[in-house]
Amino acid sequence: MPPKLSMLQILNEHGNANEKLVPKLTKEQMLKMYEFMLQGRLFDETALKLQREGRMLTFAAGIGQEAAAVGSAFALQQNDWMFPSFRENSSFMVRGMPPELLYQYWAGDERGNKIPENLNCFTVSVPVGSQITHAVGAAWAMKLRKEKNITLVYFGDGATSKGDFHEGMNFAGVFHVPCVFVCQNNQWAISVPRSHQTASETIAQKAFAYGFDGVLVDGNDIFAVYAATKASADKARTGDGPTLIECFTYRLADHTTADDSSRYRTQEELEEWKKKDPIVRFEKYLFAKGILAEKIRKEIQDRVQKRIDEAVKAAESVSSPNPEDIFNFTYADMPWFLKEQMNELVQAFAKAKEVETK
Ligand SMILES: Cc1ncc(C[n+]2csc(CCOP(=O)(O)OP(=O)(O)O)c2C)c(N)n1
Ligand SMILES: [Mg+2]
Repeated sequence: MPPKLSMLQILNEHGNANEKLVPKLTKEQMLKMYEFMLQGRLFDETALKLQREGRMLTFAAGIGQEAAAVGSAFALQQNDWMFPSFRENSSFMVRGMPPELLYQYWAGDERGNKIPENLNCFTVSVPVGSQITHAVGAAWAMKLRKEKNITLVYFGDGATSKGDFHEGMNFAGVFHVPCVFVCQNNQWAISVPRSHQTASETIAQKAFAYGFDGVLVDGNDIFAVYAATKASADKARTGDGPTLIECFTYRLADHTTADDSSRYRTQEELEEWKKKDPIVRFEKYLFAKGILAEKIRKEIQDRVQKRIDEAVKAAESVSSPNPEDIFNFTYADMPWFLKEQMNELVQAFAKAKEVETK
């Protein structure tokens, strides 16, 4: 049997920390982390409301996973590259992604997926696990070019059952690439529980079979996530290869707006995990340490609310995308059958306009 992995926890659910292990972060950095967590939560809650009003397409919220998403992204440097899955809106915002672009994307406008140049983020990846091999390939390129940057890739517990996970992990181990694998084990892959995903006791231990380190952290503890990611990123940067981090967390919302999780999981389970809310425990810690006070919290909340309100407004005030773009950007040279389809669409739009103006 493989060695039993213990879970790194620095900040417990009551907001008490093991001070010896608290990462060296300034008060300003801690408040920034807290602000990004609040912003991530509000971003998601707002998106869920917009979807119900018909102003947003299918949306996957990361509510409950803010420590895993923010803590890990916070440990990256500007020149590193982040490869997200589809639940990392808060990681994107830590990297500097304007929230209006994220809203635009989730409302179905692909122009929101055009990441500003210097942010070093790949696009949202809806095909489960496909981003893993991309991140490993990019990390290999960095190694060949002797750059000092690393890649970080996010994926879920469900993605570990995909071939892409094996291919990426195996390649990363063999070629010793500077990649940090962050598995957000939120206990569910839509309605499939973690216990049906793998017979391994932990996901982290899978790394050992590929010849590198795996660490298990309390994914609702921002200090543990940050510390593990920072250590793994530093290690990768100095040429010591990849690491798999399993963030043990929970998806508090439905899988997406097209899901009803009450059909496959119990209210009791949900209530248990609500007690472990990553934002509540960090807030308790910050208050206890005198880093946060009521007045500062209010200022942060107001700032975040304003930012999200403005982002919604900005996303909804852009002109409609050109429908021909779906065809324009698929191939460098458009094949004949797409040209045909595009012409059909253009004619259909013209006809619809004619009817409208009659
Ligand atoms: C290749 C592929 N197969 C199936 C799906 C449908 N699908 C979307 S999310 C998901 C489950 C993913 O679970 P997990 O990796 O645990 O991530 P989580 O949704 O929990 O964040 C599935 C099966 C998909 N998007 N892509
Ligand atoms: Mg999952």
